[in-house]
Amino acid sequence: MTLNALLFDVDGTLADTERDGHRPAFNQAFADAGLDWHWDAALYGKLLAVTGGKERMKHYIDQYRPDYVKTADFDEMVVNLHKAKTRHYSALAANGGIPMRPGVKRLLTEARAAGLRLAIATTTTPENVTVLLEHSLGPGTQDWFEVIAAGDIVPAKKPAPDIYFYAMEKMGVSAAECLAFEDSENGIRASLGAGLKTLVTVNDYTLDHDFSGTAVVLSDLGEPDAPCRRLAGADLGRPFVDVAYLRALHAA
Ligand code: XBP
Ligand code: MG
Repeated sequence: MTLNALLFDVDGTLADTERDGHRPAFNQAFADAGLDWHWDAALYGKLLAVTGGKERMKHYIDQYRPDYVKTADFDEMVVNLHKAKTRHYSALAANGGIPMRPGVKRLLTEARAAGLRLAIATTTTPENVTVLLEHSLGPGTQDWFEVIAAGDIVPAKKPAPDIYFYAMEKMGVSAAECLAFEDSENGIRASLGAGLKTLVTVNDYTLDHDFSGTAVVLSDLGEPDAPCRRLAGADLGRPFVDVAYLRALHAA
């Protein structure tokens, strides 16, 4: 089957959003609310085991703050904290503070020109995706993606495959005609669980994750003047990821 569609994760894959956006936004929301919760970079790396911001906050309290006494309105408080966090994240993204990773804009531009269909499958809040695309990829670039599948649209977040199934169903494509792009173990459990051949670009938080079963693991997508490094998987003998690379990987 020929390659027809590319499905992208957002956080850690299109941009280093966890480091540059989500963690600082959580901390700002906690400080605004007068809470003594603070997530340093090392703790945040552990908290990333749980996807979804609301789910992550509850996990933090359950696993790391036995001293915290939950009030009857705890769930509502988490929802409100998450709204505040989303506002902070959006402000960071709207100021252009969260750049796209190497090769992302080049590859998306080339893929569009080649007629490949594009979609997003992420656990983050939809608003975070649109603000990030608008300010870091460029004005109007949300329209490059046929489907933006995000957040609570499916109840079971990654590592469940549901968000990928949702995106493929909306597009009317089968897994065999797609490639997925991911950066983390939870992400590949979702994409592989949906039957998708997966290309991984790692980041500082996910370097030591288990990427068994994926087609290739790279440092990043690379640029003509800044080749990517291959960490595992298929050696296609090309210095950066372009559409020819993707077609070869899909066919391999
Ligand atoms: C991303 C997530 C998200 C973000 C925070 O995982 O787990 O929860 O960290 O976003 P993936 P929200 O890259 O696998 O999709 O606070 O909006 O949930
Ligand atoms: Mg990710």
